[in-house]
Amino acid sequence: MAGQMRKYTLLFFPEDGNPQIEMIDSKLKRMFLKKTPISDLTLADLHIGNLVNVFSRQLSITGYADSFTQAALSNNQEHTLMVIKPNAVPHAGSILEAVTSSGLTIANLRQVQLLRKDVEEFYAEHRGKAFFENLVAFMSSGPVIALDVVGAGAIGAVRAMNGPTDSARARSEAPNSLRARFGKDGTANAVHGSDSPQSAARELAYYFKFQAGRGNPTSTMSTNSTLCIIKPHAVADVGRIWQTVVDAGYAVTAAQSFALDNVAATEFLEVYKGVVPEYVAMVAEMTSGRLVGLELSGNGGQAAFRKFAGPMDPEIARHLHPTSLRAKYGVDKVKNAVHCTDLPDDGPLELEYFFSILVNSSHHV
Ligand code: RTP
Ligand code: MG
Repeated sequence: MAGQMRKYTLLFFPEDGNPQIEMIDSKLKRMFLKKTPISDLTLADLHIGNLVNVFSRQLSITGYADSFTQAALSNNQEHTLMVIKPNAVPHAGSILEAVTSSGLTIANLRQVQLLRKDVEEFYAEHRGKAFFENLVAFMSSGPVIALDVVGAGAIGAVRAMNGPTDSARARSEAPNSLRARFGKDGTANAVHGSDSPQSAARELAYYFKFQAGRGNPTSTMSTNSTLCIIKPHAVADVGRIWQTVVDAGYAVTAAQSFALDNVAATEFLEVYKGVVPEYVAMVAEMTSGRLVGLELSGNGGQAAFRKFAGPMDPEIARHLHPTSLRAKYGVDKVKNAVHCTDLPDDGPLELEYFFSILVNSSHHV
Protein backbone atom coordinates (compact mmCIF):
# COMPACT_ATOMS: atom_id res chain seq x y z
CA MET A 1 0.00 0.00 0.00
CA ALA A 2 2.98 2.29 -0.56
CA GLY A 3 1.79 5.81 -1.27
CA GLN A 4 -1.36 5.45 0.82
CA MET A 5 0.35 5.05 4.19
CA ARG A 6 -0.93 7.54 6.77
CA LYS A 7 0.33 7.74 10.34
CA TYR A 8 -1.97 8.25 13.28
CA THR A 9 -1.62 8.44 17.01
CA LEU A 10 -4.24 6.19 18.53
CA LEU A 11 -5.42 6.89 22.05
CA PHE A 12 -7.10 3.99 23.79
CA PHE A 13 -9.26 4.53 26.88
CA PRO A 14 -10.04 1.14 28.50
CA GLU A 15 -12.80 2.69 30.75
CA ASP A 16 -13.71 -0.56 32.55
CA GLY A 17 -15.20 -2.57 29.74
CA ASN A 18 -16.58 0.35 27.72
CA PRO A 19 -13.48 1.21 25.71
CA GLN A 20 -13.19 4.37 23.64
CA ILE A 21 -10.64 5.50 21.10
CA GLU A 22 -9.45 8.73 19.60
CA MET A 23 -7.19 9.17 16.57
CA ILE A 24 -4.95 12.06 15.62
CA ASP A 25 -3.36 12.48 12.20
CA SER A 26 0.35 12.53 13.06
CA LYS A 27 1.43 14.63 10.08
CA LEU A 28 -1.36 17.21 10.04
CA LYS A 29 -1.51 17.19 13.86
CA ARG A 30 -5.28 17.28 13.57
CA MET A 31 -8.06 15.31 15.15
CA PHE A 32 -8.98 12.48 12.79
CA LEU A 33 -11.52 10.64 14.95
CA LYS A 34 -12.90 12.20 18.09
CA LYS A 35 -13.28 10.06 21.23
CA THR A 36 -15.71 7.31 20.26
CA PRO A 37 -16.85 4.07 21.91
CA ILE A 38 -15.50 0.92 20.23
CA SER A 39 -16.76 -2.52 21.20
CA ASP A 40 -14.36 -4.91 19.51
CA LEU A 41 -10.93 -3.58 20.45
CA THR A 42 -9.07 -4.60 23.61
CA LEU A 43 -5.76 -3.65 25.16
CA ALA A 44 -4.49 -7.14 24.25
CA ASP A 45 -4.97 -6.28 20.54
CA LEU A 46 -2.61 -3.34 20.84
CA HIS A 47 0.83 -4.84 20.35
CA ILE A 48 3.48 -3.76 17.88
CA GLY A 49 3.24 -5.65 14.61
CA ASN A 50 -0.44 -6.45 15.06
CA LEU A 51 -3.21 -5.40 12.70
CA VAL A 52 -6.51 -4.11 13.97
CA ASN A 53 -9.70 -3.05 12.30
CA VAL A 54 -11.07 0.28 13.50
CA PHE A 55 -14.43 1.15 11.95
CA SER A 56 -13.55 -0.72 8.72
CA ARG A 57 -10.12 0.86 8.53
CA GLN A 58 -7.21 -1.54 8.80
CA LEU A 59 -4.42 -0.22 10.99
CA SER A 60 -0.97 -1.62 11.52
CA ILE A 61 0.53 -0.90 14.93
CA THR A 62 4.05 0.35 14.30
CA GLY A 63 5.26 1.78 17.61
CA TYR A 64 4.53 3.29 21.00
CA ALA A 65 3.36 6.90 20.88
CA ASP A 66 5.31 7.89 24.01
CA SER A 67 7.68 6.51 26.61
CA PHE A 68 4.92 6.20 29.22
CA THR A 69 2.97 3.83 26.97
CA GLN A 70 6.16 1.95 26.17
CA ALA A 71 6.98 1.48 29.85
CA ALA A 72 3.42 0.44 30.67
CA LEU A 73 2.95 -1.99 27.81
CA SER A 74 6.26 -3.38 26.60
CA ASN A 75 6.61 -5.67 29.63
CA ASN A 76 3.26 -7.20 28.82
CA GLN A 77 4.26 -7.65 25.22
CA GLU A 78 7.49 -9.56 25.25
CA HIS A 79 8.06 -11.57 22.08
CA THR A 80 9.73 -14.96 21.95
CA LEU A 81 10.34 -17.57 19.30
CA MET A 82 8.88 -20.98 19.93
CA VAL A 83 9.52 -23.86 17.54
CA ILE A 84 7.52 -27.08 17.37
CA LYS A 85 10.24 -29.54 16.39
CA PRO A 86 9.72 -32.36 13.82
CA ASN A 87 8.85 -35.09 16.35
CA ALA A 88 6.07 -32.95 17.88
CA VAL A 89 4.43 -31.62 14.71
CA PRO A 90 1.68 -34.31 14.92
CA HIS A 91 0.78 -32.73 18.30
CA ALA A 92 0.88 -29.13 17.05
CA GLY A 93 -2.78 -28.54 17.92
CA SER A 94 -2.29 -29.54 21.55
CA ILE A 95 0.88 -27.45 21.81
CA LEU A 96 -0.81 -24.37 20.32
CA GLU A 97 -3.67 -24.89 22.76
CA ALA A 98 -1.19 -25.04 25.67
CA VAL A 99 0.34 -21.74 24.56
CA THR A 100 -2.93 -19.83 24.22
CA SER A 101 -4.58 -21.28 27.30
CA SER A 102 -1.63 -20.01 29.35
CA GLY A 103 -2.65 -16.49 28.33
CA LEU A 104 -0.01 -15.97 25.62
CA THR A 105 -0.89 -14.87 22.09
CA ILE A 106 0.36 -16.37 18.84
CA ALA A 107 1.19 -13.31 16.76
CA ASN A 108 2.63 -15.20 13.80
CA LEU A 109 3.06 -18.79 12.65
CA ARG A 110 4.89 -20.53 9.82
CA GLN A 111 5.42 -24.21 8.98
CA VAL A 112 8.65 -24.81 7.06
CA GLN A 113 11.12 -27.49 6.10
CA LEU A 114 14.65 -26.54 7.13
CA LEU A 115 17.72 -27.54 5.15
CA ARG A 116 20.82 -28.79 6.97
CA LYS A 117 22.57 -25.48 6.35
CA ASP A 118 19.65 -23.60 7.93
CA VAL A 119 19.89 -25.68 11.10
CA GLU A 120 23.67 -25.26 11.24
CA GLU A 121 23.14 -21.50 11.13
CA PHE A 122 20.41 -21.47 13.79
CA TYR A 123 22.42 -23.59 16.22
CA ALA A 124 25.86 -22.11 15.38
CA GLU A 125 26.66 -21.78 19.11
CA HIS A 126 26.53 -25.60 19.45
CA ARG A 127 28.82 -26.37 16.50
CA GLY A 128 31.53 -28.83 17.53
CA LYS A 129 29.52 -30.34 20.41
CA ALA A 130 28.96 -34.10 20.51
CA PHE A 131 25.21 -33.82 19.82
CA PHE A 132 25.52 -31.29 16.97
CA GLU A 133 25.34 -33.71 14.02
CA ASN A 134 22.40 -35.51 15.59
CA LEU A 135 20.66 -32.16 16.16
CA VAL A 136 21.17 -31.03 12.55
CA ALA A 137 19.85 -34.34 11.19
CA PHE A 138 16.85 -34.24 13.53
CA MET A 139 15.82 -30.62 12.87
CA SER A 140 16.00 -31.14 9.09
CA SER A 141 14.19 -34.52 9.18
CA GLY A 142 10.71 -33.03 8.66
CA PRO A 143 8.71 -29.82 8.93
CA VAL A 144 8.91 -27.53 11.95
CA ILE A 145 6.40 -24.89 13.01
CA ALA A 146 7.78 -21.52 14.10
CA LEU A 147 5.67 -19.32 16.38
CA ASP A 148 6.04 -15.67 17.35
CA VAL A 149 4.61 -15.79 20.87
CA VAL A 150 3.70 -12.55 22.68
CA GLY A 151 2.70 -11.80 26.24
CA ALA A 152 3.83 -10.81 29.72
CA GLY A 153 7.20 -12.46 30.39
CA ALA A 154 6.76 -14.64 27.29
CA ILE A 155 10.42 -15.76 27.16
CA GLY A 156 10.41 -17.21 30.68
CA ALA A 157 6.84 -18.46 30.41
CA VAL A 158 7.58 -20.50 27.28
CA ARG A 159 10.79 -21.98 28.72
CA ALA A 160 8.88 -23.00 31.86
CA MET A 161 6.12 -24.51 29.73
CA ASN A 162 8.73 -26.40 27.65
CA GLY A 163 10.50 -27.92 30.66
CA PRO A 164 14.04 -29.34 31.04
CA THR A 165 16.02 -29.95 27.80
CA ASP A 166 16.15 -33.73 28.26
CA SER A 167 12.72 -35.31 27.78
CA ALA A 168 13.35 -38.05 30.35
CA ARG A 169 14.35 -35.48 32.96
CA ALA A 170 11.29 -33.44 31.99
CA ARG A 171 9.09 -36.46 32.70
CA SER A 172 10.50 -36.87 36.20
CA GLU A 173 10.89 -33.19 37.13
CA ALA A 174 8.11 -31.39 35.22
CA PRO A 175 5.54 -34.01 34.17
CA ASN A 176 3.10 -31.44 32.77
CA SER A 177 5.70 -29.71 30.60
CA LEU A 178 5.57 -29.97 26.82
CA ARG A 179 8.85 -31.92 26.68
CA ALA A 180 7.49 -34.40 29.23
CA ARG A 181 4.32 -34.82 27.20
CA PHE A 182 5.69 -34.83 23.66
CA GLY A 183 9.49 -35.22 23.84
CA LYS A 184 11.34 -38.41 22.99
CA ASP A 185 14.91 -37.98 24.27
CA GLY A 186 17.68 -35.39 24.79
CA THR A 187 17.61 -34.08 21.24
CA ALA A 188 14.11 -34.86 19.92
CA ASN A 189 12.62 -32.79 22.73
CA ALA A 190 9.48 -31.44 21.03
CA VAL A 191 9.92 -27.69 21.38
CA HIS A 192 12.31 -24.77 21.42
CA GLY A 193 12.02 -21.45 23.25
CA SER A 194 14.35 -18.44 22.99
CA ASP A 195 16.57 -18.01 26.05
CA SER A 196 16.92 -14.18 26.17
CA PRO A 197 15.58 -11.02 24.54
CA GLN A 198 18.68 -10.94 22.30
CA SER A 199 18.18 -14.55 21.16
CA ALA A 200 14.47 -13.88 20.66
CA ALA A 201 15.15 -10.93 18.35
CA ARG A 202 17.69 -12.90 16.30
CA GLU A 203 15.61 -16.07 16.15
CA LEU A 204 12.35 -14.28 15.25
CA ALA A 205 14.15 -12.54 12.37
CA TYR A 206 15.57 -15.91 11.27
CA TYR A 207 12.08 -17.34 10.74
CA PHE A 208 9.88 -14.30 10.11
CA LYS A 209 11.90 -11.75 8.18
CA PHE A 210 9.71 -10.87 5.19
CA GLN A 211 10.85 -12.82 2.11
CA ALA A 212 14.11 -13.78 3.84
CA GLY A 213 12.80 -16.06 6.60
CA ARG A 214 14.72 -19.36 6.59
CA GLY A 215 13.13 -22.65 5.63
CA ASN A 216 10.93 -23.64 2.74
CA PRO A 217 7.14 -23.52 2.96
CA THR A 218 5.77 -27.06 2.81
CA SER A 219 2.69 -26.74 0.58
CA THR A 220 2.15 -29.52 -1.96
CA MET A 221 -0.72 -27.96 -4.01
CA SER A 222 -1.82 -31.51 -4.75
CA THR A 223 -5.29 -32.26 -6.16
CA ASN A 224 -5.97 -34.17 -2.96
CA SER A 225 -5.38 -31.02 -0.87
CA THR A 226 -7.67 -28.20 0.14
CA LEU A 227 -7.48 -24.79 1.79
CA CYS A 228 -8.79 -24.18 5.30
CA ILE A 229 -8.66 -20.64 6.65
CA ILE A 230 -9.05 -20.19 10.38
CA LYS A 231 -10.73 -16.79 10.38
CA PRO A 232 -9.33 -13.99 12.57
CA HIS A 233 -12.07 -14.26 15.22
CA ALA A 234 -11.29 -17.99 15.61
CA VAL A 235 -7.49 -17.70 15.80
CA ALA A 236 -7.80 -17.60 19.60
CA ASP A 237 -9.00 -21.21 19.19
CA VAL A 238 -6.33 -22.21 16.66
CA GLY A 239 -5.02 -25.13 18.74
CA ARG A 240 -8.36 -26.82 19.26
CA ILE A 241 -9.42 -26.34 15.63
CA TRP A 242 -6.06 -27.66 14.39
CA GLN A 243 -6.23 -30.74 16.60
CA THR A 244 -9.86 -31.40 15.63
CA VAL A 245 -8.89 -31.36 11.96
CA VAL A 246 -5.88 -33.66 12.51
CA ASP A 247 -7.88 -36.07 14.68
CA ALA A 248 -10.43 -36.29 11.85
CA GLY A 249 -7.67 -37.64 9.59
CA TYR A 250 -6.39 -34.62 7.63
CA ALA A 251 -2.66 -33.96 7.31
CA VAL A 252 -1.60 -30.32 7.69
CA THR A 253 0.79 -30.03 4.74
CA ALA A 254 1.22 -26.25 5.00
CA ALA A 255 0.45 -23.61 7.62
CA GLN A 256 1.07 -19.91 7.80
CA SER A 257 -0.55 -16.85 9.34
CA PHE A 258 -1.49 -14.03 7.01
CA ALA A 259 -2.81 -10.51 7.52
CA LEU A 260 -4.81 -9.57 4.46
CA ASP A 261 -5.39 -5.99 3.42
CA ASN A 262 -8.60 -4.91 1.69
CA VAL A 263 -7.18 -5.47 -1.79
CA ALA A 264 -6.31 -9.09 -1.03
CA ALA A 265 -9.53 -9.90 0.84
CA THR A 266 -11.69 -8.36 -1.89
CA GLU A 267 -9.83 -10.27 -4.56
CA PHE A 268 -10.01 -13.57 -2.69
CA LEU A 269 -13.73 -13.27 -1.87
CA GLU A 270 -14.70 -11.91 -5.31
CA VAL A 271 -16.84 -14.99 -6.15
CA TYR A 272 -19.19 -14.17 -3.26
CA LYS A 273 -19.76 -10.56 -4.36
CA GLY A 274 -23.42 -9.99 -5.29
CA VAL A 275 -24.15 -13.63 -4.42
CA VAL A 276 -23.90 -13.75 -0.63
CA PRO A 277 -25.57 -10.87 1.27
CA GLU A 278 -22.84 -11.04 3.93
CA TYR A 279 -20.09 -10.28 1.38
CA VAL A 280 -19.08 -6.87 2.82
CA ALA A 281 -19.06 -8.24 6.35
CA MET A 282 -17.00 -11.23 5.16
CA VAL A 283 -14.33 -8.89 3.78
CA ALA A 284 -14.33 -6.96 7.08
CA GLU A 285 -13.87 -10.17 9.08
CA MET A 286 -11.04 -11.38 6.83
CA THR A 287 -9.13 -8.12 7.37
CA SER A 288 -9.86 -7.79 11.09
CA GLY A 289 -6.62 -9.43 12.22
CA ARG A 290 -4.32 -12.28 11.41
CA LEU A 291 -5.82 -15.46 10.06
CA VAL A 292 -4.21 -18.88 9.83
CA GLY A 293 -4.12 -20.57 6.43
CA LEU A 294 -3.80 -24.36 6.34
CA GLU A 295 -3.33 -26.73 3.45
CA LEU A 296 -5.08 -29.98 4.40
CA SER A 297 -4.30 -33.17 2.53
CA GLY A 298 -5.90 -36.58 2.24
CA ASN A 299 -9.15 -37.79 3.71
CA GLY A 300 -11.24 -36.97 0.63
CA GLY A 301 -9.87 -33.50 -0.14
CA GLN A 302 -12.02 -30.46 -0.91
CA ALA A 303 -15.49 -32.05 -1.06
CA ALA A 304 -15.06 -34.01 2.16
CA PHE A 305 -13.53 -31.09 4.03
CA ARG A 306 -16.41 -28.83 3.01
CA LYS A 307 -18.80 -31.28 4.69
CA PHE A 308 -16.57 -31.43 7.75
CA ALA A 309 -16.59 -27.61 7.97
CA GLY A 310 -20.41 -27.74 8.03
CA PRO A 311 -23.15 -25.38 6.79
CA MET A 312 -22.19 -21.70 6.49
CA ASP A 313 -24.52 -20.69 9.35
CA PRO A 314 -23.28 -22.12 12.68
CA GLU A 315 -26.87 -22.10 14.05
CA ILE A 316 -27.91 -24.45 11.26
CA ALA A 317 -24.69 -26.41 11.63
CA ARG A 318 -25.42 -27.02 15.31
CA HIS A 319 -28.73 -28.63 14.32
CA LEU A 320 -27.76 -30.53 11.19
CA HIS A 321 -24.10 -31.38 11.75
CA PRO A 322 -23.21 -30.84 15.43
CA THR A 323 -19.71 -32.31 15.11
CA SER A 324 -18.73 -29.95 12.26
CA LEU A 325 -16.11 -27.22 12.75
CA ARG A 326 -18.63 -24.41 12.31
CA ALA A 327 -21.04 -25.99 14.81
CA LYS A 328 -18.24 -26.18 17.38
CA TYR A 329 -16.31 -22.97 16.79
CA GLY A 330 -18.60 -20.66 14.77
CA VAL A 331 -20.43 -17.63 16.16
CA ASP A 332 -22.57 -16.42 13.26
CA LYS A 333 -22.68 -16.56 9.44
CA VAL A 334 -19.68 -14.24 9.11
CA LYS A 335 -17.70 -15.30 12.16
CA ASN A 336 -18.18 -18.94 11.21
CA ALA A 337 -14.72 -20.16 12.30
CA VAL A 338 -13.36 -21.36 8.96
CA HIS A 339 -13.43 -20.65 5.27
CA CYS A 340 -13.37 -23.71 3.05
CA THR A 341 -13.38 -23.95 -0.74
CA ASP A 342 -17.00 -24.15 -1.93
CA LEU A 343 -16.56 -24.96 -5.62
CA PRO A 344 -14.44 -28.00 -6.52
CA ASP A 345 -12.84 -26.17 -9.46
CA ASP A 346 -11.62 -23.42 -7.12
CA GLY A 347 -9.61 -25.83 -4.95
CA PRO A 348 -6.24 -25.47 -6.64
CA LEU A 349 -6.80 -21.73 -7.26
CA GLU A 350 -7.50 -20.94 -3.61
CA LEU A 351 -4.48 -22.93 -2.44
CA GLU A 352 -2.32 -21.18 -4.97
CA TYR A 353 -3.70 -17.78 -3.94
CA PHE A 354 -2.51 -18.23 -0.36
CA PHE A 355 0.54 -20.45 -0.59
CA SER A 356 2.02 -19.18 -3.81
CA ILE A 357 0.77 -15.64 -4.51
CA LEU A 358 0.12 -14.08 -1.08
CA VAL A 359 3.25 -15.45 0.57
CA ASN A 360 5.24 -13.26 -1.80
CA SER A 361 2.89 -10.29 -1.93
CA SER A 362 2.88 -6.97 -0.15
CA HIS A 363 -0.91 -7.35 0.31
CA HIS A 364 -0.29 -9.40 3.37
CA VAL A 365 2.04 -8.57 6.23
P1 RTP B 1 16.43 -24.95 23.60
O1 RTP B 1 17.53 -23.98 23.29
O2 RTP B 1 16.03 -25.82 22.45
O3 RTP B 1 15.27 -24.36 24.34
O4 RTP B 1 16.97 -25.99 24.62
P2 RTP B 1 17.95 -25.71 25.69
O5 RTP B 1 18.38 -24.30 25.74
O6 RTP B 1 17.31 -26.34 26.86
O7 RTP B 1 19.12 -26.62 25.13
P3 RTP B 1 20.51 -26.24 24.47
O8 RTP B 1 21.54 -26.71 25.44
O9 RTP B 1 20.54 -24.84 24.00
O10 RTP B 1 20.54 -27.23 23.20
C1 RTP B 1 19.81 -26.93 22.04
C2 RTP B 1 19.13 -28.19 21.55
O11 RTP B 1 20.09 -29.17 21.16
C3 RTP B 1 19.58 -30.49 21.43
N1 RTP B 1 20.44 -31.16 22.41
N2 RTP B 1 20.70 -32.47 22.36
N3 RTP B 1 22.84 -34.22 24.70
C4 RTP B 1 21.97 -34.09 23.72
O12 RTP B 1 21.57 -35.04 23.09
C5 RTP B 1 21.48 -32.75 23.42
N4 RTP B 1 21.72 -31.65 24.09
C6 RTP B 1 21.07 -30.64 23.45
C7 RTP B 1 18.20 -30.30 22.00
O13 RTP B 1 17.27 -30.39 20.90
C8 RTP B 1 18.25 -28.89 22.56
O14 RTP B 1 16.97 -28.32 22.69
MG1 MG C 1 19.36 -23.08 24.09
